[in-house]
Order: sequence, then C-alpha cells, then structure tokens
Amino acid sequence: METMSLRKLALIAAFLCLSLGHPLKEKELGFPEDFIWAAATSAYQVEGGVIGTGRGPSIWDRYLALHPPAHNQTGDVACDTYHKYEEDAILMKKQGLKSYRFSISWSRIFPDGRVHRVNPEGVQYYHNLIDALLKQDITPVVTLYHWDLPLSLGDLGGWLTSEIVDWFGDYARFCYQEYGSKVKQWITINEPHTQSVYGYCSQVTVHAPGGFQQNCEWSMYLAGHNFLLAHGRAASIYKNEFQKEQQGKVGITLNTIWYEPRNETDREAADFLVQSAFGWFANAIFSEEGDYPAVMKANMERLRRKEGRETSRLPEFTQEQIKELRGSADFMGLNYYISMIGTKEKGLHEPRESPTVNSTWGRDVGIYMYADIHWKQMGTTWIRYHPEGLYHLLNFIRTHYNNVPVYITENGCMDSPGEGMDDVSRIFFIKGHLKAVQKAIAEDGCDVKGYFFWSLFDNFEWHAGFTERFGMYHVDFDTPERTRTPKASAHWYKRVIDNNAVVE
Ligand code: PNW
Repeated sequence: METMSLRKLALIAAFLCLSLGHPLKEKELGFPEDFIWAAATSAYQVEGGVIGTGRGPSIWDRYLALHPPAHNQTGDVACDTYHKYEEDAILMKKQGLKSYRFSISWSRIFPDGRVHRVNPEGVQYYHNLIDALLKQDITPVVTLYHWDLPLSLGDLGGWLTSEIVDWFGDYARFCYQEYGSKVKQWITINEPHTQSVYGYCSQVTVHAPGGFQQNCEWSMYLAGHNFLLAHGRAASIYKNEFQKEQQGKVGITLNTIWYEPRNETDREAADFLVQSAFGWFANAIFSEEGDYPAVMKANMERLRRKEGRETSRLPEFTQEQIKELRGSADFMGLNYYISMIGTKEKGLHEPRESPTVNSTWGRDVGIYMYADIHWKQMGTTWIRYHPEGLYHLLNFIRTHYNNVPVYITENGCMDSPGEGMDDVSRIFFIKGHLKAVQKAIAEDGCDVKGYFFWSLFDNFEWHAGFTERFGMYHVDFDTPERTRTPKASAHWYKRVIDNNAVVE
C-alpha cells in the first residue's frame, strides 16, 4: 500500500513536471507582449479587378503581354481580393492576425499615373478594404508602391527620370489625404534593390519594366537613386504635412540576401557584399553619416577609372538630398528570404550561382557568390533554408543603423512538391526563422516589432506566375470563387499567435 502510493506520487510529480515544463519551454521562446503577428500581400499579386474597374495599365500588364510566363498567366483575376475583401477580413480575424500589409495599385487611383485624373471606383475600393479590416480589428499597413508602376509613367521614363520624384510625391500625398485618418503605418516603396537589379539589369530573374535594358550598367544605379529620392519625397510630405495631425509612421521596406563569409579571410568580402546590396539603400536612410556606403562608392570609383568614364555610374546626392534622406524613415520594413556565401576565391566550391551573379550588379561587386548545398532546399527554385542569415542581418541593422525599429514585412517560402495542404516544410521554414527573430530580440536586444508572413494567400508570383505558391492559405485558381483553404501552416501559425511564442 505504502509503496504503491509513493510510486503514484512520483508518477504524478513526473506528470506535473512534464506538463509544467511544456509552457515554460514555450515561454522561453516567447515574444514581446506587443509583438505584431501579421501577414502580407501586394496589389498586383492578389487583387485582380484589372478589367472594367477604371484601373489604368501598369508596367507589369505590358511586361506580361510581351513575355508571358507559363500558361500565359497574369494577375487579371489572381485571388480576386478586389471583390472578396470582406470575407478575407473575416478570415484574417479568425486566423488571429493583428495586422495586414497590402499595397495600393497606383494606376487604380490615377489611371495614367498623374494626379489630374482620379478613378473614384479605385479610391473607394481601398476605403472599403481598410474599413473591412478595421471592422475586424486588423491594423492596415499600407505599401504605396509594390512594383506596379502606371504604364503611362513607365513610357515617360519611369524610375529613370527624376520627374518620378514629383509624380510619386503627388500620389503619396493623395493617399495620405484620402486614407490617413484610418491608416497609421505607411511603407513608401517595396524592395528598391530587387526592382533596380531585376527590373533593369538582370539576365536571370527578370521583372518589369524589362530586365537587361540598354545601358543598364548605369541606368540600374539611376533607378536605385530615384527610388531613394522618391522615398525621401514621400516621407517628407508625410512628416511635414500629415504626421502631426494623423499621428502615423512612415518607413520603407528593404530586402537583401545575407552574405556569409566562406571563411575568416572572406569576412571583408562578405561585409562588402552586404554593404553593396543592402547598404546601397539602407545607408542613406538609416546610417548616421547618410549617403551611399563608403565601400560602395570606392568600388564604383575604381570601376569608373577602369572603364575610363568621366563620371561614376553611381549618381551623387546633393547635400540637401543627403539631409532629406537621413532619418527619413520611422521604421525599417525588412524582407528576408535567403543567404549566400561570398568569397574572393573562385572555383573551390559548389558552383551554384546566385540569382544576381549574372547581373551587372553581380559583376560590379566582383565577389563570387553561391548558396551552400547543405542548406535545405525549399521548393524547387531559389530558396534554401538559412535562418542564421536573418539573425545576423537583424544584428547588422542593430549595430549599423542605431537599432532602428524593424518590422519583418516579408518572410516565407514556396510549397514543397508533393506536400499539398500538409505543408510541413513551410512550418519548418517559418519556425526556424521565428526562432532566429526571437533570439535576436531576447539575447541581443534587436528592436523587432512584428512579423508579416509572406504570404497570406497563394498568389501571382511575378515571372513565375501561379507555379510558385507562397500562401498559408491555398487558393484554388481554377474556380471562379478562388476558394481559400488553410494549409497546415495556417493552423500552426494561429497557435504561434495565440501563445505569442514559437510552438512545436
Ligand atoms: C519578394 N531575394 O521579392 C517580393 O516583395 C514579393 O512580391 C514576392 O512575391 C516574394 O519576394 C517572393 O518571391 C524578393 O533574392 C525577391 O532574396 C528576391 C529576393 C527576396 C525577395
């Protein structure tokens, strides 16, 4: 009798330890109380509503007509969020999201890009969407520009003309005026790096307006320059004309591949790559000195001499522009997907090239880049699992940019073949990255404020059409209803949100 109850007691104690141990472990991987759990999309990738809605064409409409992806897919209907925003807001509420990042289609507001002609139906659409979100207590985070430039502005020079700064400023002002009483977080531009390189000067991955353009070895840097100046203008307009009254924040979303040194001797080379990819856009806005990174300017000066040019391909800022850009963002949006290894030595390693190594940017930096084949491949194309890269990148931001508040505005991966709704690979991917974020916050004090899962829905993946699916919700593109079905990752992410912690 005596022994029996002792054994029973021991069992109960062990059980208690186990069940208490579980939440404790979760708490260890917990996030700050006010951490924002969220998801993201962009206008052209999800909206549809391209025809018969008063929306003007964008550079992507033309690009896809000239260079159709597999099965001639376009974003003409996509997820049809143009019609389904109400039920989508309810879905987001059920999913537990606190915030939703979407973008405004410039040519839906101004069909030919300029303020002189407004499309009232388009203006109303974003009111409806924002109201539907607010009704469900979901905070809208709005990107003003996610790659879909009005075609008529593209034809007038697009991001290669300095007039774009005025055009973008007018458009931004209109959006602040129209929606600013309801929207408190603005992102001016999504990923200027990707657009400058893939849109203007890449032979591998190509984006509108069109890849390897004439003279792109310098126009790519001109586009980048104008992206920065346009951001500066839109941010100044918000700060000078709206912020006091509307009490919101304005920032920009940057992305980068993180570059790991191959070994100790490549540390400087890898740092140079991060400066040339990320610092290219971050330095002017977030560093104390402003301007382009010194190592990038020096490299472009070296190339100027080598190429016998009068002026550098990298444009110069005026003192006034440096001043306007420095500190122009209240926060940084960060999109992170992959890392690469950088090395000065050639031919010693797995010859898997980076998506940009064949670009002029890749040649300009002159450092060999490759993905480590030991990093798990996610899906079938460009994504390999390396969450340590995100951890290092967050610390790079903390140390180089004065620990500016960061929102991870995109992170995710495409479906892995054969998994269907049971997307265990995606859970593995997101979990690893959330652990990296949690560690950067808890151990290093990185000021990460939120995490936006890319993406809420399977959607139109640019040059890859609908063949690469990034959604936590599956979308059936074969039915007119575009039926949304949660994948296993959506259920898992809901538990993360409920626990405010990384759960198994
Ligand atoms: C993002 N990289 O682009 C875009 O903002 C999204 O619109 C897109 O759907 C998503 O990624 C998935 O592709 C990126 O090379 C392009 O590291 C390239 C990189 C990262 C993000």
